[in-house]
Amino acid sequence: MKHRVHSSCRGPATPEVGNEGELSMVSKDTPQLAFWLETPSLAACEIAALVGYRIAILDMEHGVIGPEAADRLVAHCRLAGLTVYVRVGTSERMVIQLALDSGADGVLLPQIADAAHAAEAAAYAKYAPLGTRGVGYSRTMRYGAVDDRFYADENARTLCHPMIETVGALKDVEAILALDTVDGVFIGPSDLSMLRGRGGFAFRKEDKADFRRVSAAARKAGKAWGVPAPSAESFAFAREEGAQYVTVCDDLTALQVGLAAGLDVAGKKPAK
Ligand code: 3PY
Ligand code: MG
Repeated sequence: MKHRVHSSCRGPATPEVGNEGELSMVSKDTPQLAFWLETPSLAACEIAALVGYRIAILDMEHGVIGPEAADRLVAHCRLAGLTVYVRVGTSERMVIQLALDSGADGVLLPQIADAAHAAEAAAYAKYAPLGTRGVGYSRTMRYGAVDDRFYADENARTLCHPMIETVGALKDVEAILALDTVDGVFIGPSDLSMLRGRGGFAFRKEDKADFRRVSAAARKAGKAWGVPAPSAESFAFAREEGAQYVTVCDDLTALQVGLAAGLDVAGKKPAK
């Protein structure tokens, strides 16, 4: 069986009316539900917010979202009531700062090699004295000067989650979670499976053991963790292990599922 990491979006789902009467396809319980945004689609963000997702994760590592689009999307998502994280394209100073300057609520740092790499990259996400984030006078500073309280407040508001998706990062997960600049971690199951020599991710018992190692470390550190959980089985596992947020879909799979549902109306099967 093929396991897609970003999404399974096995639709069409049946919308339910939530507590406040809004249309909601998702539960309000933890883990909070996130979707990946792979293309610069404002409509995808609006629809996700309308149906009940809480968190948008702009994927600048594998998606096709440039910096100017990301700047607009961050503002738009926040206006739509979404929490917005950016998975930066690379765990480097400039892109981490740009994402946070745009007003993102947090950054996911991909391809972290080990604790030393996490310490270097996570420092870019926090202002001194915690880290070394540069001061940008951008949206998050309301385009002007701020008083000193801003820096501590911004450090607390914005999350920095290094990804655990390499052999070294998994080995150092406790040390990574111990960093003051790190608020939590996010697992990259596909890369972790590949780099641990298991081939493509298939939610094997060894994958679950790796996830448990991360969840135990996060619990011990009192910090958050997240993971893609696009199937009922992986979602139940993530909930059981106490994940704070999970990704369950992405804009491209949602399109694929929706378009295939259109064919179904005409009694046609999607082309392979
Ligand atoms: C991975 O599975 O490697 C990821 O980065 C998830 O997006
Ligand atoms: Mg990855």
